[in-house]
Amino acid sequence: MPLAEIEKNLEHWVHEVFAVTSFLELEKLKAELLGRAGVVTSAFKLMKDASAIEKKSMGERLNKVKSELENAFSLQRKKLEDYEITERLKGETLDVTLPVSCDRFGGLHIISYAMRRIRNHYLARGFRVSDGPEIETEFFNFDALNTPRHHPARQSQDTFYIEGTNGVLLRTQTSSVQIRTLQKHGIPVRMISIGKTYRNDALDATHSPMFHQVECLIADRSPISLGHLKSELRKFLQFFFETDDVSMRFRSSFFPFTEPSVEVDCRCMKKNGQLIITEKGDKWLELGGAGMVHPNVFRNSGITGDAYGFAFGFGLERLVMLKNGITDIRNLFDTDQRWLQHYEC
Ligand code: FA5
Repeated sequence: MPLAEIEKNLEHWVHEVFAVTSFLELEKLKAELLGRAGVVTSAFKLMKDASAIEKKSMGERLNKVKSELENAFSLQRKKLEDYEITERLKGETLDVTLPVSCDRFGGLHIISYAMRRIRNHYLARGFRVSDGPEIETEFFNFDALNTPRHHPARQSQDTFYIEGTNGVLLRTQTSSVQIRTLQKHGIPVRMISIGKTYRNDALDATHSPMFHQVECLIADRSPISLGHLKSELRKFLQFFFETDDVSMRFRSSFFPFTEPSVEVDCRCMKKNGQLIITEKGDKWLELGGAGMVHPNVFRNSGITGDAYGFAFGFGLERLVMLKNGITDIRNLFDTDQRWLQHYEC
């Protein structure tokens, strides 16, 4: 097609491009005009017979046509793409006004339920419910808790340290909240704290790298003894397991932040394949650690003068497992709907 005619048709072709409604049509039209055998490309080929001066002016005019057409094609392509996205989104709209066909509304996970129960029980008894960050500093997780630099718990096999920080870690115990509470509120204090803790432990039937702890601290200016600790622990176990049929014992132990320190065991027996808490039990089951607050803990929290107290810390998953006859901690973190629905509260 002669150059003059091409120029005359340009406006019409641009209209045609903008009228196209599908990618297929667009590609077809592009091939007809700008493709290898297309009108504009063929006109370029005719230039070989022209004189040098004509070649220059023809080249300029043809390139102008070509670039206007290319511009039109790319605008139309973008328009078609936008349209396609809008249409797809329209198709994906969720009609929230539709009535829900649901015969159940879910419930609380057994761990969340236990946390709420404990929290409400202690709130009702006038305790302060304290919280602390899960990303802690060495000071609150170890130093202030009187844990010496060489203590094995500090080694990375137990503790997740955060790379690139100077001793920032995922807390390994809720005992860090003892320090935060003492620093903030001083004594007397009665506090409970429930939250997530992290340890570099391999996942098995009784261990998880993330688990929850329940921490209790009672401190005062007047003397508090191991007897008070035992009485408070008994109250906790009777409340948690909803029975008076509880028998426990203290085993001598070591925690840097309590002196003396004890492990708390509870009497239990196997019945129908499940462990149950009972005074008549023939087995002892370890529930957690406890002890009288070490004077250095008070000192490191800025408390001077006479100070007495006790603290205990239990693993929440172990308590929940024992209460509900669950034998594998991994079930608590599974997403098996049948299991979750069976145990939901
Ligand atoms: C402590 O963490 C002390 N802070 C407890 C304490 C508090 C002592 C106050 C004295 C005064 P321990 O490391 O033993 O102690 O952990 C307490 C409980 O957490 C254990 O008895 C167990 O029930 C639970 N626990 C520990 N590691 C795991 C784990 N990997 N998975 C699940 N539960 C765990």
